[in-house]
Amino acid sequence: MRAIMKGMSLFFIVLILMLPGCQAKLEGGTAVSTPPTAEESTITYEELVVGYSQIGAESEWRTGNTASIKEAAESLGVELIFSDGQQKQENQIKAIRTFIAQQVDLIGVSPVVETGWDSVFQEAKEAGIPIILVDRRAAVDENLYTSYLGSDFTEEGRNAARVMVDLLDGEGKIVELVGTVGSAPAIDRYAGFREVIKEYPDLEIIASESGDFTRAKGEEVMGDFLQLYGDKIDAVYAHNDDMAIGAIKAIEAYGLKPGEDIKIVSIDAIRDAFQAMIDGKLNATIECNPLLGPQFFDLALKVANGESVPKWIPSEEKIYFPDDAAEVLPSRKY
Ligand code: GZL
Ligand code: ZN
Repeated sequence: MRAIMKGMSLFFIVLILMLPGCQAKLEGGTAVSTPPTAEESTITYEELVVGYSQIGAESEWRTGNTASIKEAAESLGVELIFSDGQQKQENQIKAIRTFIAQQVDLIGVSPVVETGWDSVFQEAKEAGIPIILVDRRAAVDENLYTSYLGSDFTEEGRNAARVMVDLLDGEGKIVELVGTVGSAPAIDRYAGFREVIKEYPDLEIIASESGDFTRAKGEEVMGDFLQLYGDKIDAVYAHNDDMAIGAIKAIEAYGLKPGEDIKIVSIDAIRDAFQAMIDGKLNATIECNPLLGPQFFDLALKVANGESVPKWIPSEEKIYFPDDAAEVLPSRKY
C-alpha cells in the first residue's frame, strides 16, 4: 500500500511540475508551488492601463489618428487615459507627468516637436514606465523610449519630389508649405524633398514657409506667395493635404486653376485629397498612415509584458494619383 501511495504522490509531483507557469519546487520530498515569476505573469489587454499624449486636432490626419487609437482601445478593452495637447508641448509634458503620477503601465506619445523631452522621459524611466513614440519621433537618447511606431518621413519627402520632377518635366519654380516648425515630419519631409530636387538644376524652390499643418495657415501663406510671385509659381509642395487644400482656395481666389496653372503635390492621402484629385485640383498625394491604433496596442501589450520589440516599426505607405482617386476614395477611412 505504502509503495502505491509513494508512487501516487510521485505521480502528482510530476503532474504539478508539468503545470504551465507555476514553478513547483521539490523541498524535502514535497512539491511546493511558487507564484509565477515576473516574466511569466503576463497581463492582458483588459488589465492594461495606457496614458496617451496626443498632439492636438490640427488636421484630418490627426483626427483619423485619434479615432484609430480610441477605437482600438475600446475594442481591445484597454483602459486608455487620453490627453489632447492642443499642439502645445507644455500640455503634453503636463499630461505625461500626470500619467506617471497615476502609475499607468505604459505611455504613448506623439511628440509635437522633436526636442525638449529629455527630462520628462527620464522621469518616466525612473518611474519604470515604458514610452512608445507614435507617429512622430523625439530627438532623445534611444534608452529613453522603448519603440517608435511611425513613418519614414524622409522617404515621403523623396517620393513627393520624384512625383514633382515628373509633373514639371524637370524644370520650374516651386513654393513649399512646411509643416509644424521643429516637428519630425516637417524636418524630414523638407530634407527628403531636397535630396531629390538637388539633382535637377532647372527645378528651383523659390519660397518655403510653415503653414503649421493647418488649412487656414496653408491658405494664408499661399496667399502671400501669390502676392509675391503670382503666375511665376509652377507648383506647390505641401507637407500635408490640409495645407494643400488651403492653398487650393488661395489659388482659386487669386484667379488661377489649381492642378493646372499651378501643380500641387502633398502628403497624407486624406479623403478630401482624393476629392480634390477627382476635381482636378490636386496632382498627387503621398500616403501617411494614421491608422496606427491596433499596431500601437499590440506593441504596448508586448512591451508591458517585457517582450523585446524593434526600436522602429515603419508604417507601410503608397502614392495616389488622380486616375485612381475615384475608385479608391470609398475605401479610405480618414
Ligand atoms: C505625420 C503627422 C503629420 C501629418 C499632418 O505622421 O505627424 O501631422 O502629416 C499631421 O497632417 O498634422
Ligand atoms: Zn507618414
